[in-house]
Amino acid sequence: MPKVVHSKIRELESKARVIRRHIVEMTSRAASGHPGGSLSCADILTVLYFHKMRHDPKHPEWPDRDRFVLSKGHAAPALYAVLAESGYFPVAYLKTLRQIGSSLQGHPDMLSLPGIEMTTGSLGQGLSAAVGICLGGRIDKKKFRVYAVVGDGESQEGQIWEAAMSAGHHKVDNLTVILDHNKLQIDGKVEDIKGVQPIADKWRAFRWNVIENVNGHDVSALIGALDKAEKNSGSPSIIIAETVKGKGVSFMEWNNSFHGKAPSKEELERAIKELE
Ligand SMILES: Cc1ncc(C[n+]2csc(CCOP(=O)(O)OP(=O)(O)O)c2C)c(N)n1
Ligand SMILES: [Mg+2]
Repeated sequence: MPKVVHSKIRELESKARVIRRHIVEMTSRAASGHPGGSLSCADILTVLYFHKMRHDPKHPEWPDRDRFVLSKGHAAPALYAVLAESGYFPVAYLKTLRQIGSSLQGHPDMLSLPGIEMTTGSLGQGLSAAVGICLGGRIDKKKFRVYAVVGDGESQEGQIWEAAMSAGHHKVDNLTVILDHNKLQIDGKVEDIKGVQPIADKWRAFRWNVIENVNGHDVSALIGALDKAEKNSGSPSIIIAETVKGKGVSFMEWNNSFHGKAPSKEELERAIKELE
């Protein structure tokens, strides 16, 4: 894999800032949504959609495309922003987030918007779907990869571990999961509510290739980790991405009150200034 040039890294970093602006604008306009967990995975989704994944917004059903499943479906604003910026639909449509009749519902709906591979929002389910898509690809002798983003709070769901066990057992090596390890869930610290540590050891025990201590806001680190995962064969891979909930907006970082609350008009203005 050729080294990614400096200018490409800068380009991705500036794209991630655009994605963050969309997230705060969209949720503020809708006066609802989940900005914190969307901002924490903004760099991950940016690297996937604008660097790593093979996909074609003009042909969302292209059979050989890589697939993405947002298992932590409440981060839908981040997904809608990368889909719009990729060209799946006009950027102006982002304004309709959470409006009645819009395809941009609070959680992603695969039946209402091209580019969405799986309907998610009920935590724990997306990973099982991702494993199923991988197994389907194997049966069809397809070369595509499947990427899924899982939350750390979401990792308390039993279904995550059923999917993990299946993928490990079946050596599903066309799957890369990125754990958005922001240490917070809906109303507090993951470790206070129901601890998931030692998280890397758990995945290893389920026979996964674990790539840990990756800075989930460092574009080059993410690219390196995704490349490593792709080269691995014989087991599924998980990248433990160390992230900050609310990343990019000072008063939202590590602040759980923005898990499911939109910025006010005044907060939006401050956020946009910081993201320029
Ligand atoms: C099955 C299920 N239970 C509860 C919820 C409500 N809920 C939405 S987000 C969330 C917290 C998720 O925490 P985490 O996975 O860490 O997400 P992040 O910190 O990345 O926002 C909860 C409990 C849900 N969507 N699905
Ligand atoms: Mg979390």
